[in-house]
Amino acid sequence: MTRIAVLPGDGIGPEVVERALEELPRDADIVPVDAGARRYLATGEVLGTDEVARIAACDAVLLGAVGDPRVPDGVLERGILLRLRRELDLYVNLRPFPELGLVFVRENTEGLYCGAGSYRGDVAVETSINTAARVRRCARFAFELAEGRSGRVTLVHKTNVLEHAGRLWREVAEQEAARHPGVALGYEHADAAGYHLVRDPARFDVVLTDNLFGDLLSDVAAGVGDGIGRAASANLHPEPATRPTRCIGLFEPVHGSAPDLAGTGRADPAAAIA
Ligand code: GGG
Repeated sequence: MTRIAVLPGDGIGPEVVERALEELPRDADIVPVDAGARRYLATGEVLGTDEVARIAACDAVLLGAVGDPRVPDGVLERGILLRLRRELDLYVNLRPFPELGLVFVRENTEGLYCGAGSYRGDVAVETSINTAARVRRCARFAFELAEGRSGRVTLVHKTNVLEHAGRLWREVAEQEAARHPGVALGYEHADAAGYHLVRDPARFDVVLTDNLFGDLLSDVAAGVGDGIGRAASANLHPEPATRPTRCIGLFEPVHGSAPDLAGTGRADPAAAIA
């Protein structure tokens, strides 16, 4: 029996998840997990270590959305979503836009989202960590995906300014391109990629990018395509051989919790169902 951990989360999360649950096979074993603003505000807890273990022992996770204006920034996003991505080692964030003929392969465990940095009141430092091994496994996934599509990978970064991270990403992508001779590697700076996504999305097929650019630009793609309510995403550890837990992935809409829409009946559940 397939065991699915379900985290409805915040805002419109519970209502889109409720609708998505209607689409699951009747014999799926649902493991509800109470994680989100309501619990945090009542108890000060986000997610316990035992709960992460319970989630990791499921076959998959369905998450609605996290984020609530009553909770300080980062508590829920880092404490739930980014923690599960990291602890379950779900290193690929796959964001398909079939209506545009393109798919994002976003590195999902490091970059500017790694959680390193400091705040001193007058100086804030946000560190971007990029390791060749983690970039490589993500790049390999993108190239293998492109082999079954049009044979094009576009690396999106900002190598002209972020020279250290950009160099690593470019070198690793070029090495993977050499290993996949049937796939053509292209490159766009992230700002230009935003422009081209709006003006000419057909120039992209598989977009390989880091955590921040993937988060931002996939919202741009959603806006150009069928809308944020229809954009789905899968956080995956694709190789069974190295998967650290039973869990193959966490599936979530690209959209956030949209607290202003919660309870209005206007939230589109399509992305949660997809
Ligand atoms: N369902 C997606 C969600 O809750 N998103 C909130 C968010 O800020 N996510 C950041 C990310 O995807 O890295």
